[in-house]
Amino acid sequence: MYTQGLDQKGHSTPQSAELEDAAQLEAFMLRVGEEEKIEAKDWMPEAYRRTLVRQISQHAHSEIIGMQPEGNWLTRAPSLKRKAILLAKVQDEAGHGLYLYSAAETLGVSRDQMVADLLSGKAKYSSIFNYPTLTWADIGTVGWLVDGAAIMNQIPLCRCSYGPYARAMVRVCKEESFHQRQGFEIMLELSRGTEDQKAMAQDALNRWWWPALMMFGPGDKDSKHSAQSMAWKIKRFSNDELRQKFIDATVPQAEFLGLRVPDDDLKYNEDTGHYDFGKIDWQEFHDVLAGNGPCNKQRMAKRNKAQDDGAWVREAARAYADKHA
Ligand code: FAQ
Repeated sequence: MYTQGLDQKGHSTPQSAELEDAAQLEAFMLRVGEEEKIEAKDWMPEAYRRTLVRQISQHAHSEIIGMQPEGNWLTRAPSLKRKAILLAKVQDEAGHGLYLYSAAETLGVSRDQMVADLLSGKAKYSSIFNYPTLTWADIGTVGWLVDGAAIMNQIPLCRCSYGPYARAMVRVCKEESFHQRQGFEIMLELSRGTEDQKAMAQDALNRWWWPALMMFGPGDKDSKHSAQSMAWKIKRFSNDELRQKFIDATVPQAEFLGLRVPDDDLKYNEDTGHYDFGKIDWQEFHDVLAGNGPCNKQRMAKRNKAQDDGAWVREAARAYADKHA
């Protein structure tokens, strides 16, 4: 749909196309350097377009698959008020998925194709959603840590060089910020509750802390896309920089809750002004990405079933559209 860069190539001889590309690339990098937004109809390098489709579609898939761990507690929330709040949050995540699929569609890929790539296992979604939500405290922890990590990663994406993604992120971040607070508030209530409730909060933190740190992706030296994505101003901070910011912001919150972060090496470093922390188990991260996390199979089975169950709705919508064409 919007692959003008490719279309224009078709009208030129290979030599002039090369010259044109070099000039276009220079103009593109100049615009990026000057913090101008790149819009859907503007010329862009094909690799930039592909990177955005990869990142935005995987981000959209994460929002949609991410509804499952919390959806698991909708019928078991401890009060009507908690249920209403959780329902609104899960609906927000669906909305984020939809804005993101729309933002990716401006780059010339169809939503059907993106969904097919998710269902076939070709496209990834965030590792974090392959962990189970075993108790109500997990719902607090998901809001506090998972939405907290998501905000840390996504606030800089509001300044992403690609306009449609950057604008979608503004609303997403406002909503994620509410989600983070509702999660923290659940944790606050539990940590001020009975001994059993405190233990439940601590147990949830123990299980979610390390997977939350993995959300930021591999360490900088193993991050194959970071350097190019930062040069294009898609990413503004490296994976390790954002992980460190998250730890620095979150450890004092855990202390306020009276909970212990499950890392014996965690220590504030007066010289750097940051927390030093222990080794992340990257083998676990790679196992989850390879489909072998605790819930990968369950998440995909549920998503596939939802797609199959919705077939009649898509068919009816198509028939309605044909009738009114
Ligand atoms: N999980 O070279 P890099 C949320 C992959 S939304 C799975 O560093 P990049 C809201 C990466 O794709 C959470 N895969 O890659 C919510 C690449 O593989 P590829 C999602 C991961 O793109 C809350 C390979 O590893 N957020 O939580 C992960 O420069 C509560 C090499 O990595 C976003 O998607 C991972 N954790 O940096 C919803 C934000 N990390 O594609 C419901 C946008 C890395 O070559 C409930 N995305 N990989 O096959 C980004 O900022 C970036 O894509 C990163 C990865 C930072 C995730």
